[in-house]
Amino acid sequence: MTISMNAERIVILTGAGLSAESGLGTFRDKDGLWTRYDLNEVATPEGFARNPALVHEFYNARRANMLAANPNAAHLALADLQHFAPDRVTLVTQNVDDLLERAGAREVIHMHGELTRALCASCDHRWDAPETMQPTDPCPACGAQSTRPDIVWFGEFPYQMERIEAALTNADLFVAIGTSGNVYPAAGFVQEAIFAGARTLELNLEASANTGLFHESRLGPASLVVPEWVAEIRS
Ligand code: BJW
Repeated sequence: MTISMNAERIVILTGAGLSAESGLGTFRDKDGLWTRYDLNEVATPEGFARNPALVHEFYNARRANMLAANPNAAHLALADLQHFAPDRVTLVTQNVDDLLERAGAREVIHMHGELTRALCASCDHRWDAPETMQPTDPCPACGAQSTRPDIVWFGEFPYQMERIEAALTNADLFVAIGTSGNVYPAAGFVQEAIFAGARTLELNLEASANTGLFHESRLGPASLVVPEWVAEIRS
């Protein structure tokens, strides 16, 4: 049984599992980032206020890993699907890396921000992040030394929610790839899609926290299950 062949409008939500096989760490898996770092210290505005140098160190290291990594077969398959049906596919990612873009995808909605961007905590100006950022970097617009990575931390409002909600409202098919279903509002998208009448599909290495909400779950590494699904939907 396939649930994907006739879908007109497809919303795809990706998580850390999409980039795992490119060598970028996930958060909650065994050996994930949250087993080595205290998320309250590196992924909250309060942690940044306490110790901006530590937060920059964390994101500088992740930016370096990202620059050394390459898109894998799953990124390439999603970019391919978007090229095949540009008006039908909305790509939403929780990932802050640029591997979907480097695979050729366009207009990716980065709801948790991007490692390649910097944000002034004083005036909200945004600009391209240098490879290494420091707390003393001045904002190019206002000069304040309150530069931060343009990342959505816990307690902050994710980006482009109106655009995402509109896409979910019109979705015929919602696909979640490589995300554990632990972090909201992204973890609630499957319910919103069902409410809108969409079919739902999970592609993950292991069943997610909200696997029971999906009409179908296909388990396996993203580099295998994503290209398989894309080939199926394109056939
Ligand atoms: C593979 C694989 C392979 C591995 N192939 N798969 C109580 C109840 C409900 C909500 C809350 C609550 N208390 C607080 C909240 C809100 C809070 C929240 O959800 N907290 C939970 C922890 C409970 N959320 C927020 O604060 C968010 N803002 C917010 O809610 O604003 C108010 C609002 C309300 C309503 C509407 C709109 C707004 C902000 C969340 C910000 C998240 N930030 C982070 C860090 C910053 C980004 C970064 O540094 O990269 O984002 S946390 C971290 O988790 C990161 C990720 O994007 C996010 C999701 O993680 P993800 O991608 O799912 O990764 P993992 O590691 O969890 O899972 C990996 C998956 O991959 C697994 O399933 C593996 O099986 C799989 N996998 N290898 C395929 N090869």
